[in-house]
Amino acid sequence: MASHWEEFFATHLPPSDFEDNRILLKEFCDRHNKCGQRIVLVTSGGTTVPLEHNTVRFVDNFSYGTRGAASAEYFLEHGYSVVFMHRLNSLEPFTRQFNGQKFMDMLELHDRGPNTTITVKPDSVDVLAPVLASYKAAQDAGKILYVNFTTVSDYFWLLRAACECLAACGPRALLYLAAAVSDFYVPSNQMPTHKIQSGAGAPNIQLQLVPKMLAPLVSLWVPHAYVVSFKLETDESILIRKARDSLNKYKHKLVIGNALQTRRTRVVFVTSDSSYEIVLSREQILNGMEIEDIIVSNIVLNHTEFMKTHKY
Ligand code: 9Z3
Repeated sequence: MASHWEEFFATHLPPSDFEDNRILLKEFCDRHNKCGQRIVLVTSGGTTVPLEHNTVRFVDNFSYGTRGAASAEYFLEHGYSVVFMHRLNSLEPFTRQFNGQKFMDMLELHDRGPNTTITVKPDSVDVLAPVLASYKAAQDAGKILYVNFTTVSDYFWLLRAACECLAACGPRALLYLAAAVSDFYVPSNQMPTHKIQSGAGAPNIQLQLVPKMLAPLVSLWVPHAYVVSFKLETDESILIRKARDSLNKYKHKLVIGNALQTRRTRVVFVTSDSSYEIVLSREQILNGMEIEDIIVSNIVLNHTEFMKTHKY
């Protein structure tokens, strides 16, 4: 049986930077709420499940953070203020476009001893300039807040704190839950303190079900927000059914189903009374279009409609 969410918070300590993040979240949400801004919480990247308190080994969840990082950029384009809650070291908005060597290859080194300079290669300026301009605009206007998590427990603590701050925004708050959150974990009181020793033989590690946080999130933490969750499957034939089960169970607004293998080009939107696919055409892919552009545009329309009709 899944343990209850309240028991989870009672038996798992918050992360060490929790209070700092809570203050940042509160300040950010209050500031944007005062101006009547729409705010989106984008969760992104995978959670870890430590096997030891002094963690040497952990179970990880698959996700690069591409979906969340790209979507955050599109929400900013639509005028939203963005809380970007992501797995430490997963992809981030803007920098995701020039990750690793790609960035180094855009630069030129002019080695002149003490007068050494670095410039952007002329043919990279066109690529870098618009991204840099969007990044600077978001930073200068204080429109994006970055907070990060690593373990599934950090994620839940941060998620609840973010929701408590967003609740004041009522229907102007949008939750876009794209992080890949582990369904299984080792509860704190069942975890060894120190590194598991191989000398003791093959360990028998018993994972437990994590509590379903979407339940209190939708009904208690942000009851007036527009909540969108993602459902990831590897077997496409069960995707729509699983997405609909989730929607019926938690009664939020939208579940976006995606299969691991095709997630970059195909998703299915499942609402209480409809389901429709978004598929990138070959031409759109060749033109460099990202599916998150279409996903976010669709959600913004739905959210606008929701704000018009939702009573609170
Ligand atoms: C997703 O399904 C995301 O779209 C992906 C994005 C993780 C597939 P990437 O980060 O991938 O671009 O590489 N996120 C939700 C995954 C999840 O854990 N969903 C839970 C479930 O399927 C419910 S909240 O049971």
